[in-house]
Amino acid sequence: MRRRHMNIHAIPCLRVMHVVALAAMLASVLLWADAKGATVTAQMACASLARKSIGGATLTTVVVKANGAAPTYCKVNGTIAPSLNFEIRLPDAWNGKLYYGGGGGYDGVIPPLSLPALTAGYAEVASDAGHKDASGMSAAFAFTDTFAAQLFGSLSVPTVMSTALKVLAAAYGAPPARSYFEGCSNGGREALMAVQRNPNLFDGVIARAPGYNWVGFMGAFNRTAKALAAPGGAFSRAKTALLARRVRDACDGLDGIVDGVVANPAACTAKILNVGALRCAGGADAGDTCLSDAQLAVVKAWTTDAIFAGSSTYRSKGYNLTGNEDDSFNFGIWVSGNGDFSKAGQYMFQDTTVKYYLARNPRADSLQYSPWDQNQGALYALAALNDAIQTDIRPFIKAGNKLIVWHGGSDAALSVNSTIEYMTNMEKAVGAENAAASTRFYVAPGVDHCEGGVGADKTDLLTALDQWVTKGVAPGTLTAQKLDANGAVTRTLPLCQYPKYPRYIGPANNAAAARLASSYTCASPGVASR
Ligand SMILES: [Ca+2]
Repeated sequence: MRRRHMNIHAIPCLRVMHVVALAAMLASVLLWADAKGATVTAQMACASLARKSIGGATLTTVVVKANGAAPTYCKVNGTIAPSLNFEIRLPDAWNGKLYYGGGGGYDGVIPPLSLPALTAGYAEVASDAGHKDASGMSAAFAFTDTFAAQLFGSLSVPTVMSTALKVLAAAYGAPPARSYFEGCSNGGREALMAVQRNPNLFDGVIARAPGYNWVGFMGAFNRTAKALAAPGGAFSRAKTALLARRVRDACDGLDGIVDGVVANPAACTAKILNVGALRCAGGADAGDTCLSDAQLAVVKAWTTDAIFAGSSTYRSKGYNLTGNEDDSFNFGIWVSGNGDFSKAGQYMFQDTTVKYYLARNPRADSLQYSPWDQNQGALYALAALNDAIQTDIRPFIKAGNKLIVWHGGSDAALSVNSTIEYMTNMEKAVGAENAAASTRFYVAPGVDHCEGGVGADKTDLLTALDQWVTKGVAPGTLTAQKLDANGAVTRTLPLCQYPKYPRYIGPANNAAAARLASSYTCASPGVASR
């Protein structure tokens, strides 16, 4: 039966009312649909958030169309006064969960989107941590702006989260069912900082290659830079290759397979390595086939613990000699500068730290700043701001939250041994049972800082964390992949829980078997290989 009604299209003002009423009805239907879990598209999310002011931040929105593997998403930008810039990415098909991606270096830029998280349907959150600096390598923000220094140190993540949760609630009508944080390097430090200081903020946290001991590793960078700057200390590519070959010759096979990765570093002792055998006759530099005494002093500074006065936490563990020093993202980029230490990442990071945090003089020469612990007040202030060294994380564990820590075994930027030390001390502080119930620790052999290197560097830690949080499936041995430039998998390897390492048990001289995770077992360190 046809219902009789007025022809509202004949009356302009009623037509407008009709449209408004229809829109209101549509909105209420959508809200009801949201409550039932129906999809809010990126377009709809952007429309509902455009020009809104939430948590003191005025939002701008734009729909970013699907591109390659990336789905269509609504990009939301805003600034929390005075200068904390954030970005939230709302994908077309939200999975009901939030993913906060940490920063890197001294921050200053909003990190790019994490494709795995966005394609899995997570709403992504990221920020510049409170200041702008395209290089990500300058601490100048901390010189005069104490609030910016506090944001970088620990406050940006909880501050942005407070607004992000409101934005998600406004877009979807409900807060996220779960919130996760993942970061590497400084982002790994931010991850541990959140675990320690905001234990209820995230249901799960992934801390990769965490720079948690800011005072300690910056001091180690300073010590190594001074050794490189000493007369005859410069390390060329050829000298680095010489050292790397020595390590591989001595230790590559100790994990059962000669594949360019020293996966069993515990067996690669100083006695087996015998780096001293590389010494040039008489100790002066005699070319690319030997190391001068000054260069051996660099190796010593690099591989021994750096310990400073003032606190038992002002320390950084020595680096392993890995045999991957000659990889392109390794010793040359981070330490030696391939003959010019001033071009290396470690020199640059400690230099800006001396200038803007410790000496508080933009013209200070970091190589003349000696000793590192000369100014205890400055060291204490730096530690109070940036060090995430608290080991008793029981509040995080008791809240039912989960932590996965990961570190590349050939990381030349931050020592895997410092992360091992933190995890060992953390387990002591919370008890073995708590640590086993709520934390996991993986070392990926042959992997450089955060990614890259000879080893298998890609593991889906986010899915492992999500399964743990949502289904109680605790991660055990995971699988790591190595991809070629086109994204094809070229090898797989078990990602073992520390202290275990992947030991080859497949057939000898079989290149195909060597590329398969099934040819390896997670073995205890020091176990003799076949
Ligand atoms: Ca090997």
